Amino acid sequence: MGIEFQGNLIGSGKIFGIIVSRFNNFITKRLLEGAIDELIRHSVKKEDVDVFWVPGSYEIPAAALKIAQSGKYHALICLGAVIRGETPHFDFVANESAKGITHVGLSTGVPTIYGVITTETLEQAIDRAGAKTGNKGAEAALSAIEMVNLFDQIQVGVKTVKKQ
Ligand code: INI
Repeated sequence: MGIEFQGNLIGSGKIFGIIVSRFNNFITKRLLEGAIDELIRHSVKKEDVDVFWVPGSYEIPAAALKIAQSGKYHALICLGAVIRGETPHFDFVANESAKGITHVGLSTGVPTIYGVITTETLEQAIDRAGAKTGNKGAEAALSAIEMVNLFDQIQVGVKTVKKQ
C-alpha cells in the first residue's frame, strides 16, 4: 500500500470565510453559531473567521466565487436553509445553490463546503440546526478544517512518478 492521506482537525493558523443566507435566518443564525463555535473549538482564532451575509441560498455561489478568488481564505463554508414547505421553487433554489457551491470549489481549488440544509418542513430544519440531529453548520466547519489539512497533505506528499 502507498501513503494514506487524511486531514486532521486542527484549525490553528487557518483562515475561513463563511457565506450565510439571510433567508430563513431564524435557522441560518443557528447554523452560523454552530460553525463558528466548532471552528473555535478546533483552535481557529476568532479574527480568522470572516462572515459574509447574502440575501438567499441562491446567491451563495456568486458570493463564494468572488471570495474564493480573493485568495484570502483557506476554505469557505456555505450556510443556508431551503425549506420546501415554504417555497414553490424549492427545487430550483436548492439545486442551483448546490451546483453552484460545488462549482466554486472545483473551479478555484479552495475547499468550499456545502452547509445548506434542504428540508420538507420547518421542524426538520430546526432539528438540523442544533435541536435533535446535530448542527449542520458545525458539521460543515469540521469538514472545512479537514479538507484544508488534507489539501496541505496533498501538496507536501506528492509522489514522484518514475518514467518507465
Ligand atoms: N432562499 C433560501 O435560502 N431558502 C428558501 O427556502 C428560499 N425560498 O423559500 O424561496 C429562498 N429563496 C430566495 C432565493 O434564495 C433568492 O434569494 C431569491 O430568489 C433572489 O434571487
